[in-house]
Amino acid sequence: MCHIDPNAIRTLFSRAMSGMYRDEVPAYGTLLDLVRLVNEARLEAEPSERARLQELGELDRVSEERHGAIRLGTPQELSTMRRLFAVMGMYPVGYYDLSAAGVPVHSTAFRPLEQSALNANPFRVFTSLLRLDLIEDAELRAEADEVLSQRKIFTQGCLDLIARAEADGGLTSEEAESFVAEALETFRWHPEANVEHALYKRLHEAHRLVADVVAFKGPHINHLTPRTLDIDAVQRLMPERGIAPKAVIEGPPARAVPILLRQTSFKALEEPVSYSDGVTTVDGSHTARFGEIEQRGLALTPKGQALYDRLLAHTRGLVRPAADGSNAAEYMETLERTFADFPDDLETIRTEGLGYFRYSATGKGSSTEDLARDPATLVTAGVLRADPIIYEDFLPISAAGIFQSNLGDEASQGFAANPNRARFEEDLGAPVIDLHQRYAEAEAASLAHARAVLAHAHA
Ligand code: OOG
Ligand code: NI
Repeated sequence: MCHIDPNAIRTLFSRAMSGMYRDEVPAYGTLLDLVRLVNEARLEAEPSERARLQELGELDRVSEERHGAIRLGTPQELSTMRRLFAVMGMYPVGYYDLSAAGVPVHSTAFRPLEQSALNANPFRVFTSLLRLDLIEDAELRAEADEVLSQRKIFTQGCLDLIARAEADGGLTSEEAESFVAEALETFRWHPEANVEHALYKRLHEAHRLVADVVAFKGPHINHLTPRTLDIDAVQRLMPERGIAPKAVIEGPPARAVPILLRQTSFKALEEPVSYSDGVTTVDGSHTARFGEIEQRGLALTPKGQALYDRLLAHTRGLVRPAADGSNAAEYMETLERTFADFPDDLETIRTEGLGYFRYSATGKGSSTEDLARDPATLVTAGVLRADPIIYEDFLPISAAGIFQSNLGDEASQGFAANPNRARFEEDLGAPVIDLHQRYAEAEAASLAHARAVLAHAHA
């Protein structure tokens, strides 16, 4: 039997999701068009960037979706989702506690691991599990539990094909096509709520997010996110296209050397929903689905990440971004000023151990003594080159900002910071992969390979 590459299944899936989302959320199509336009203008203005992307084989799909997000209700949903994503070569990386930021969920990101898989298709899904344990009202908690325990978010066909892939070690291309069609059903929007209107209202009062998870038949994909080469331009141009962006761009400021991840989104749409108690139907609405853009840069070491965290906390100690955008300019200025303390050239970032790099031999002649020298010396001597490793993960404070902006301004609630990674992993049915370890291994492997190439040249 001939199995198709899991990377190809992921591509089929991300294309199918994109088509579905564009049909369901027209503003998202507008955002995609804008991103494409801005990316083209940027490439026109910077031929060297175009050449670099061409060299990486990325040019024709720069603007394609990089991630989406869902919110799940139960441990069973999370563990089955893990098995579903594994069919497409996506594995849980990172643990994000959002309780500290007032959102009652904890999360991971299902994504490809190897560089070749990321290059083939980098699509990933930020996946959150609702934490009813953080909701105070015990009666409401029990009702929510009951509703969630009854719902079935996966089709039988999907479950069968997951089991088939696990048993056979993969899917044929015909099976993969039906797997994608069946899986898509789980991520679809359902305009008929799963609860009656009175319960929806009570869930909503506890927290909008609780209503978004519990009141619906499945974990509708709540946004998709294309990649932009100029996030500031897209943010500026959104209003001209009739799209209302969130007030500030999350993450680090604009820099000569982009680090980590910058994100912004447009506010969620109000959509019609019908609520039924089995006898009468009530029309209402719900806001859930939005669009987002991202721009990625260098992955930081724990030392670099600590510096980033400290500077961001300092900024937010000075100016808390108001949801209504009234201090957006002040916030962005303060952010930029504070981040002046983060070195902004690759050489310093590398020699101070703040970021992860991929080393390769330049082919320039080296001596036998060079083999024993440290990488910094070899880069200075021109024997090795060091290219930034791109950050493939998420940032908890940014993620909370994205959640808040589409949950509504009043949704921020004080929960005590309450990470529970052990519980999350138990519910997931597997440990989450440590993201720093992945980058450190990629850097070490590149260095070992580069040294082997140098040694070979002297053999
Ligand atoms: C997820 C928000 C987090 C991101 O890009 O940081 C996220 C959600 O709203 O469910 O997608
Ligand atoms: Ni997102």
